[in-house]
Amino acid sequence: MRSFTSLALVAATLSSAVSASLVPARIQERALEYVVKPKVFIISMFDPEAEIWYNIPEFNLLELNVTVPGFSPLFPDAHCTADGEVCQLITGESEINAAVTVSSLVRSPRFDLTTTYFMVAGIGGVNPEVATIASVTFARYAIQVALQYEFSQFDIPTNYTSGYIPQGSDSADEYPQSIYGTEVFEFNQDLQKIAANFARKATLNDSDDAIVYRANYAPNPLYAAAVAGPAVYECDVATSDTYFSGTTLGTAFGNYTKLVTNGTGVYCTTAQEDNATGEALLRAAAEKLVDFSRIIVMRTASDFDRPYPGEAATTNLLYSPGQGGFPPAIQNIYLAGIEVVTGILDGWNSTFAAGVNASNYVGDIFGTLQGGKTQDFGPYVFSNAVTKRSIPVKRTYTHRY
Ligand SMILES: *[C@@H]1O[C@H](CO)[C@@H](O)[C@H](O)[C@H]1NC(C)=O
Ligand SMILES: *[C@@H]1O[C@H](CO)[C@@H](O)[C@H](O)[C@H]1NC(C)=O
Ligand SMILES: *[C@@H]1O[C@H](CO)[C@@H](O)[C@H](O)[C@H]1NC(C)=O
Ligand SMILES: *[C@@H]1O[C@H](CO)[C@@H](O)[C@H](O)[C@H]1NC(C)=O
Ligand SMILES: *[C@@H]1O[C@H](CO)[C@@H](O)[C@H](O)[C@H]1NC(C)=O
Ligand SMILES: *[C@@H]1O[C@H](CO)[C@@H](O)[C@H](O)[C@H]1NC(C)=O
Ligand SMILES: *[C@@H]1O[C@H](CO)[C@@H](O)[C@H](O)[C@H]1NC(C)=O
Ligand SMILES: *[C@H]1O[C@H](CO)[C@@H](O)[C@H](O)[C@H]1NC(C)=O
Repeated sequence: MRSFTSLALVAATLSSAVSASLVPARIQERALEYVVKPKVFIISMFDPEAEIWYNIPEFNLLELNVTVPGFSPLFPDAHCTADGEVCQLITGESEINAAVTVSSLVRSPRFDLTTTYFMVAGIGGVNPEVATIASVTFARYAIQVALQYEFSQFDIPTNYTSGYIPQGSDSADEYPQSIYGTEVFEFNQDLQKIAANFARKATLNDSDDAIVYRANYAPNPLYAAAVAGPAVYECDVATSDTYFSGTTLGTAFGNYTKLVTNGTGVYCTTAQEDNATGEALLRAAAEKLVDFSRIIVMRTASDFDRPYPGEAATTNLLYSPGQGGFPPAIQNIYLAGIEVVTGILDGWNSTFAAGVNASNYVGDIFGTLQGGKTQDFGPYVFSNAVTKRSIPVKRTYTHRY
């Protein structure tokens, strides 16, 4: 009994007090169904990230369930408050789940998302050069770091620094020449800063195990941030289906992040979804179904992406359940995230209904969303002309479709 019960509930709600967030759908199309127009949509990726939002004092996301065709079979419903102001979905993990779920949402006739703020709220691995476990991060960029050529470490020449080479290039420091369009997403930096400042009001959770584990990073002065306590950071998220780990890949993907963002991106967290979510929202924004300048990407740090000095990379990932970052990272999704959600709701009339103008470029590497600021990364200039891209595409025969 999911959406059917909920619809009855909505109907009952509407008969008494009509909420500003619920507007009647075209009645001839679907009697008894209403369009939900959320102010905030929380994007969770799996159960622990989702469940931390239930049984909280601020609102009840399980009052209205909307079954959305195209969602994961494991997570078929969007969950909303009865007034439809705050909703949540669970994408399922990794890029394909995220892309398909979010694409399905943005085309669901049950939702009007034109003024909705989306907040990706998940856990991720963390770069000890930038932050520590249990920290909370807000991204300006999402980088699809594994969209590259890859050779096994057993096959690479000795002058390679990792097995990864940007697509269409022949060295790690050459800008990728073969562009698929999802390599980099840039979000609204003004909103990123507002969200991070809301989150800074929270007292973050930590654990005894995390305190012990992060102290191991002290011998390397590069890892000063790893040794410090959890805090709120503005830094960027790397997306990869492959759950990579270790100093070589962490450094290689940090380098790649800098390369594709023309020097401004700072790789600090890992995720398996954010670029896919970004692409689905970008395509919806191109049709004006969503506003791409209303996206917040929050990742809390559950584990280090590389070992401490003297530890094997495999030990850090596979044999260190004692990192202790997972429980506080989950807690901090709520503790920091609730400040963002209530900050948006409380400031709706004064600020957020009208939107937060971005002073930076927002969008993808193609420049799909026309009319904004000048793109500050990438050599790719989008053209509707059937013939090619504005850059010479090297070795196009190596494209995989
Ligand atoms: C919504 O779904 C959740 C489980 O996913 C359930 O616990 C809750 O009772 C449902 N709410 C309604 C109003 O049916
Ligand atoms: C590695 O060395 C070869 C042979 O000197 C050279 O052609 C190639 O560009 C080098 N590759 C990198 C990634 O440095
Ligand atoms: C973190 O959260 C857990 C679970 O709610 C709680 O037991 C613990 O006391 C909290 N620790 C800190 C440092 O806030
Ligand atoms: C990352 O970039 C630095 C500076 O260019 C370089 O020295 C290092 O070898 C690179 N590391 C990897 C793993 O690519
Ligand atoms: C925001 O505006 C709406 C519609 O004008 C009004 O009903 C509501 O009370 C306002 N909320 C606040 C917090 O001022
Ligand atoms: C945002 O930009 C639009 C268009 O340039 C402008 O009309 C609006 O006043 C700006 N809003 C704020 C809050 O600065
Ligand atoms: C970004 O860097 C590449 C080379 O790495 C360059 O071709 C491109 O023009 C730069 N883009 C911007 C917007 O500066
Ligand atoms: C991946 O997501 C990040 C931020 O979430 C964005 O900056 C980047 O452009 C995205 N890349 C692709 C290829 O979608």
